Amino acid sequence: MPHKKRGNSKSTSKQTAKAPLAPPQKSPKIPAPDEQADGSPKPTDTTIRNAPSGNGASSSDSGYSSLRSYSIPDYRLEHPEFRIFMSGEGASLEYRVDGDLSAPPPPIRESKYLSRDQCIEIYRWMLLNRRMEAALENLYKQGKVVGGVYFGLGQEGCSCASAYALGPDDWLGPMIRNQGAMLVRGFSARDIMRQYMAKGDSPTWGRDASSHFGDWQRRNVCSPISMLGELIGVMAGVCLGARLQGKNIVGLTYIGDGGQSTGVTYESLNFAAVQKLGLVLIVENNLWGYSTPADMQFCVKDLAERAIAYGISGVIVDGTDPCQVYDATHEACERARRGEGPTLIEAKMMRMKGHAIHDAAQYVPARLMEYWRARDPIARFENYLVSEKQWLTAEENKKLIEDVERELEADRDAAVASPMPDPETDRTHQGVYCDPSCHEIKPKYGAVVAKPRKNGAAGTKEAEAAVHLK
Ligand SMILES: Cc1ncc(C[n+]2csc(CCOP(=O)(O)OP(=O)(O)O)c2C)c(N)n1
Ligand SMILES: [Mg+2]
Repeated sequence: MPHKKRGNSKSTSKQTAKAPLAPPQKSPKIPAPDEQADGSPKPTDTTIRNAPSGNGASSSDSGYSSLRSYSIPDYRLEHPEFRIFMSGEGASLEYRVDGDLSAPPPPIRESKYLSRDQCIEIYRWMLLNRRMEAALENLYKQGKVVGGVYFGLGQEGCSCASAYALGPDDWLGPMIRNQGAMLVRGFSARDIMRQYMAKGDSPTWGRDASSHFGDWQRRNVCSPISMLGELIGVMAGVCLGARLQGKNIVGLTYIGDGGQSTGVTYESLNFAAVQKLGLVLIVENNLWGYSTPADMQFCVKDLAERAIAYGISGVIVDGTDPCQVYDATHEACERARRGEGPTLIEAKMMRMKGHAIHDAAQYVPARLMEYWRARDPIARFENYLVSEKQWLTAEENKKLIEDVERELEADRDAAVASPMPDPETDRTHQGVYCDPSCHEIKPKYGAVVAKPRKNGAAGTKEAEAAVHLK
């Protein structure tokens, strides 16, 4: 669990904000706990205890010795230690936090790869992401949104910086909180707002009223899939398709702390691991799945530990630090393009709103909210750019914010003014399924190369299905 006490934790004070990110071990097959061959900062000890500590029990006092020990690189600059547990009964049942929440927020860790301009660009995307969601909340309250609204408040750095690491040939498979990633990949706030209002000129012409849309032609974006974990297999398939066309691409997708426990997540990631596909899976550990705290969902300390079981690279980052997220994603993308297989990146952060707009999240302890509010990714990145690095003057920052607001307002006004689907001509009932006249599907990266079979025959196993049916 992310915030359980670590019996063997090493001091992290030696890590500095300047220390470079190092690629996780290439082969995570049970490395020695202190192994760090490439001279990069020592990862925090992520010793796995053999005792499930389950709902609310602290693992530190479990009495089990370290029967197994593996290490996962952990590039956070702080390692919060607290747990959320259930207390009371009946009407007084509530979640409480146990642990020290008094630490000041950590600094932003300097990126090994990002230039000044790139940092400012990511900051701008994060601002647009947040302002767009604030506008969507208002549109919902005005009764203009059809359905609900999902927020990525507090997760903007993770969404935007990870998508920023993709190249033009790579693919993105966002989930509903990754609207920032959609913006980075080329959708406008106007597109997203039209979609939420089910407008006739929205990306799905009003057929869907939240962010279930993609673009397989120009932006290489798979639509989010609500059935948690299913998108991972789809993205693995996209990578496999490109591989058959002679190209190793990146398929970047996301799963929550809750969604990571679904069976299909395991099946898909295992398949990607075996095939060494370029899947980059960001596990957004925002501490809640609906109203269930992470401490009541799984028994591992860190969800990145599951990478060990798949035999793939795993790494932990602070999801509120865009530089850490970018560097880890960039390195994972490089591995993917070299054909070295998937990476699981656990980004630790906090869902700063309820599950969706209907959920006031009153079950979240106020202390926990305060703790994470002090770790706001935008405020900290702004401080980093303006005060620490002095890459933006106060005046330039003000202008940048005004620009974002102006762009957003123009997009919002255009989206509000867009027509609803017209009952006479509307397309909402059309194009649900592809038909032969719909669109041509052709290889994107080149001709499919089928390896010759052992008996000399090329091509697919056409007879196989019949064999299975016997
Ligand atoms: C297979 C499956 N089971 C259950 C659900 C219902 N459901 C939707 S969101 C959600 C919680 C997801 O929590 P988490 O994965 O932590 O993501 P977060 O909402 O925190 O981003 C659940 C249970 C679903 N969509 N798919
Ligand atoms: Mg969650």
